[in-house]
Amino acid sequence: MIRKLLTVLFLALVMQTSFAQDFEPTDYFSKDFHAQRREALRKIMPDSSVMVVFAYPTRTFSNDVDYLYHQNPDLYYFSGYKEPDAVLFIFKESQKDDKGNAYKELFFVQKRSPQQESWTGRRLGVEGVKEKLGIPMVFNGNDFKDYAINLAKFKNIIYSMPPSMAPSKTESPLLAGLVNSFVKKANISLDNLSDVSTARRLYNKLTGQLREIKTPEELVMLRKAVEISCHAHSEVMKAANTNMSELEIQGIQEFVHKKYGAEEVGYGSIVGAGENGCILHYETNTKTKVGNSLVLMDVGAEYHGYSADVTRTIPANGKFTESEKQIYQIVYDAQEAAFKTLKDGSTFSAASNAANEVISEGLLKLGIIKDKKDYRKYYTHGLSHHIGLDVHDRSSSGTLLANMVITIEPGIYIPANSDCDKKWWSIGVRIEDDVLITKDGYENLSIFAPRSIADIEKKMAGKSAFNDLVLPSLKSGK
Ligand SMILES: [Mn+2]
Repeated sequence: MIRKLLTVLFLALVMQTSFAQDFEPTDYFSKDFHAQRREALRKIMPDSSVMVVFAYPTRTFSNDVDYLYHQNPDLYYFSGYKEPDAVLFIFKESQKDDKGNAYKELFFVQKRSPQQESWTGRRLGVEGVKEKLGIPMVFNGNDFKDYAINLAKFKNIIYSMPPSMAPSKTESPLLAGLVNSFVKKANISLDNLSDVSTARRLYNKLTGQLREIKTPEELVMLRKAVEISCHAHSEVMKAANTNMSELEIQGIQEFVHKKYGAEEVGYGSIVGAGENGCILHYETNTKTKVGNSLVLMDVGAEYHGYSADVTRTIPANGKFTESEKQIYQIVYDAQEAAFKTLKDGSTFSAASNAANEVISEGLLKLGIIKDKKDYRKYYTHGLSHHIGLDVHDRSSSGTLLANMVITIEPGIYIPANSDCDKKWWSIGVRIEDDVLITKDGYENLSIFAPRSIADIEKKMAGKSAFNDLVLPSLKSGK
């Protein structure tokens, strides 16, 4: 009897556990990761300082529909919290509340509400944050107003206002309330722009110093985001044909991301055919037929907050023309030249100079420019940036150190009517890889997507399951 009862209890426990786990993936960072990040921050904070990290505001998509919520990467980094309407205080020195309890952090979070949660989703609430995120001093956001703390006593109040300053009272009323209470308790004025920017400079310096060096846990996430993005690019190479639309290609890319569990894209997916490939941040992807042209795809998955940034440029019909090959090869060689400079202690500018030299020399040889220094007409952006929780991740200097992850992304863009032979017009090529800086060199994390002309053409000759996807033609609106 007792055995039977125990079995029933055991089964109930197992079912409850697996039920709870079904709600979300189990490979998020542990609470220890976030606690270690807060400790690392405390070590580099100045004496008598408090760091203030706000959640991002929610954003209106249309009327009563919001964009999918995205947390402030700093708040996620230091806490693991993914919900809106919150503020985290991290203190350099241990503090005491009026009951004599010592604390090093204070966290005000979204209040639980069964009624609201049945509409907009589950919330951790105070108890959930204590248990799951391991931060002991947690309160409901609306208790911050009356919480007894004098922030003005600190020598350094380090904060950065949520984007597009002073969140609107109609769009994000709870966050606006938290900001107001903070301003009062810290006795600061957001109108004093020099104070605000001094605080933000220190905020960026400290968070940049931490976030630019990736921990082993973060590298797991980044490797995953990058590999997923590469498989998406490879799938498109196999599936692509000249009748596809830019949107359809974007759809295949993002389907593959989601198939692997990547929740989001790290930035608006760029799929530009021909002339559209010459628009650097083209994201409307409106061309209904890519045709016999190059398709530039700058598409990166975001996995548990970490964003890849990978670009491949492919001929929609599977074969590069001679002119396309010549431009592509210059960009490829520029990338290789930049790779060779990379190692612990090298600089962004050394990598850029190496790529610039190859591009200017190449364009000159083809007669596209008459003077080497005119290469900037056709290569208008920078070579490299950090990636991480932001696709353009924070950094603190131009020096590259082991365990940084950066992009190397040279490009050549020759819009129609450019001052060169017509045969080059509407060719836009960018190749972008994500590399980990190591002690002696680098590791290319995005090797999973073909880069060379030969490898791309070979991949494109393969078949994709999307080739067999047949949907009914639309009956409406004919
Ligand atoms: Mn990039």
